[in-house]
Amino acid sequence: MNKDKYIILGHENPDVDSIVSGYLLEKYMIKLGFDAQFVIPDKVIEKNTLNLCFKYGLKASNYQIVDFDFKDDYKYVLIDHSEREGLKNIFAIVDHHPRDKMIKCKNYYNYVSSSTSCIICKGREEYFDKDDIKLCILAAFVDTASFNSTKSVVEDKEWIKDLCEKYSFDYNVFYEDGLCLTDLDNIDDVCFNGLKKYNVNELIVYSSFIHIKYDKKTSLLIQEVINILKEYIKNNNIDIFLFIVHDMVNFKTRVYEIKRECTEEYNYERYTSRGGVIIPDLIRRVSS
Ligand SMILES: [Mn+2]
Repeated sequence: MNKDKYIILGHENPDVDSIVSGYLLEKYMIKLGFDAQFVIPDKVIEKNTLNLCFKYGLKASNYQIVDFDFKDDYKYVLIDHSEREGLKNIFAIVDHHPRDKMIKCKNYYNYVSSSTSCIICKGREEYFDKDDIKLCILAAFVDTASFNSTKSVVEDKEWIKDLCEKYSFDYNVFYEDGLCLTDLDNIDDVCFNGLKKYNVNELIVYSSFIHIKYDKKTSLLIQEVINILKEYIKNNNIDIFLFIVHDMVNFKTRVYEIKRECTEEYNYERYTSRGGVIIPDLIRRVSS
């Protein structure tokens, strides 16, 4: 029997798909006989994410090891992202953000899919119980804004509809939960919701997003957020902060590209994926 230890890692600031996929892959690998462990090394897991996982029976904090010892002789499995600095031994990558860049890894699975959870579960349903399937579906809904995002894949939606029928799950409950309306009570949480960091052509780029139903109050709030982020990038030497506002009624997306000297707006006529479209568009802008 293989004595290696396999550590499964989601991306920094893990979202529902990262956490659910880690949990599912750990279960799957253990069933195949691997000594596998899902670890969340992040200090903080966002409240919305924690609560939603918990509602579906998954306690994300159980996997949190803040001072985790990243030993060189562990084998690492990256899920829901495809690059990570400082790890010697990357055994596998499972992601749904295909990219042009060549990634050297023997077990590299990165293709268009609604969620990493779909890649893990689809075709392997017999390894998972009813509650696992429920979590897998939740992750797909959250990652695709309830299949309204440009990231959503029709075949996954069909697969999930069949599963809902088979297990008598209520599609509408997933739909509401998948919209993930952002709690707007705390302005700091609003500013940094879903924060991700990128390096684009030597530029330091941060990005966060919110899901809202527009009204007068939210317009004022957005202006306030932009002002705060403008100060923030000055004080923290960040070149660009993309603040992404998803309108969860009309499923349109507006991007505020906040720079030290100005803020520019970009509008998308659909709910638009950050990794799939918004960041690539930014890369094109700064490269031209
Ligand atoms: Mn994902």
